[in-house]
Amino acid sequence: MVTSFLNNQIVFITGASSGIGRATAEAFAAQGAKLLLCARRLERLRELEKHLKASNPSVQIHIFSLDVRNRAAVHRAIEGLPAEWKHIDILVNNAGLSRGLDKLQEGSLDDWDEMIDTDVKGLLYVTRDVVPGMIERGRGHIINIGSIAGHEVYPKGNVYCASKHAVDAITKGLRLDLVDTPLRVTTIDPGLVETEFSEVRFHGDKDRAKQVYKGLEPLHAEDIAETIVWCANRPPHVQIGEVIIFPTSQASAVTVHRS
Ligand code: NDP
Ligand code: 8X3
Repeated sequence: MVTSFLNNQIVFITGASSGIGRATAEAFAAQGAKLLLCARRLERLRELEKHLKASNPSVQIHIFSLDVRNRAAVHRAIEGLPAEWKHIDILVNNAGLSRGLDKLQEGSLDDWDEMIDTDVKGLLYVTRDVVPGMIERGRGHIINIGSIAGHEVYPKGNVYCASKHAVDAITKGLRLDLVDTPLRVTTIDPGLVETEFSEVRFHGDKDRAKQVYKGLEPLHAEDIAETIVWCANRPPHVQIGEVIIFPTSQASAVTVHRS
């Protein structure tokens, strides 16, 4: 018999309105988890809630709009959670983005601010507000969504790669700082996953975004979601440190076979 440790666990997923975050919400719902979901686009979250309840009316979901870059708003949102949602068991720090693909000397400072504020500072703000409660309760799992860009630097990837290298360092630092607790810390580091990621990176240029995945089968958001759920569903004494996950036609950040 397969044991699920996830039934009734409160899972907080940032950036659940699209892509990996949305698929992760669906995957945890299928395991009987309770879903705490945020993103800036509340309409998208409402639609997801409706979709999940249509297939399982008993699934428990609490959605709220949050921009993880806003430190005060993050604090207010987490402090102000209804009592029945306060005891977060699993935090999936997924909200993140890339903006632009430019040589550093030609890069946009606004793009840089947005990536660093979201991918690094936003992740830190959420983590800082959630982890102390986990320590008090003696249970918890923090799962950060890093990237292959946190292990390799590719041409014109400069600041996005720096933001994901920071996620890697923060994940490792947090794991060291929590070693004397029962908490677990994991990073999931994908290569190419077809989501809205490239459309966001290219500021809404859908044609350019499509080219990124042309001639290969990229990962699907569900592939990452399954991996996240697998990590979360290990017995309490098992801590998956990091998972690098590529499509089969990708061997490094820049080595991709296209037919
Ligand atoms: P999507 O663009 O499809 O989803 C990104 C999610 O992040 C959206 O739900 C978006 O919601 C949310 N988000 C962005 N900025 C903020 C913010 N300031 N506050 C709150 N939520 C925010 O891309 P992916 O699903 O692909 O990306 C998810 C994560 O996976 C990111 O961290 C990304 O770096 C990482 N990743 C993606 C890869 C890929 O190839 N797709 C590969 C490796 C890592 P909203 O806009 O509604 O706020
Ligand atoms: C997303 C994957 O290779 O575009 O983090 O950086 S990549």
